[in-house]
Amino acid sequence: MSEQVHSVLALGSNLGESRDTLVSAVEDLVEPDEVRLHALSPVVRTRAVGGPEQPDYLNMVIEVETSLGPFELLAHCQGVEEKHRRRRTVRWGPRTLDVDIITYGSWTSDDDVLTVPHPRAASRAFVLQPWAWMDPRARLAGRPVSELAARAPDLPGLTLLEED
Ligand code: PH2
Ligand code: MG
Ligand code: MG
Repeated sequence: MSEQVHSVLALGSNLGESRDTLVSAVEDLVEPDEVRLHALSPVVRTRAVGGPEQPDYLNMVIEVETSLGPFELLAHCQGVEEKHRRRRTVRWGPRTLDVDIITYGSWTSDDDVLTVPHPRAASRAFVLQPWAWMDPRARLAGRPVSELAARAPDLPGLTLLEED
């Protein structure tokens, strides 16, 4: 059996039927045999951080266990974005689906194509808070994710999405 690595992925959507998109994207992400779902966060509604004036996002994170290498995992995440008709037009603009690799085991990279841990994750409540709810013991760059979340400037704009 090849090596299994735990990776945290962050999902976001603020165009179209975002709730349905997230559910279906999680299914697509863990569809290959090489990617297994380990944990899933609640979905949160968040005010857009950066970019132009745009609708609120729905965000969530998942933890997968995978035998894919980091760049293979990136290509897989981008394939799932494509499937959900992601178009890259405006940087930080509205999107049907964004899937970002936040961590990949203890691997780090400052490659332009794939920077891991995600360079802005440590300051974004829309990633940190669902992650802390999913895994209260999680740490990022040596610090508890829950502590980072509590300090993130966008925390006041975040609410748990009620189930309906
Ligand atoms: N993603 C961005 C930029 N801003 N804001 C929120 N609330 N949620 C996101 O997922 C998000 C964002 C770039 O990927
Ligand atoms: Mg992103
Ligand atoms: Mg992205």
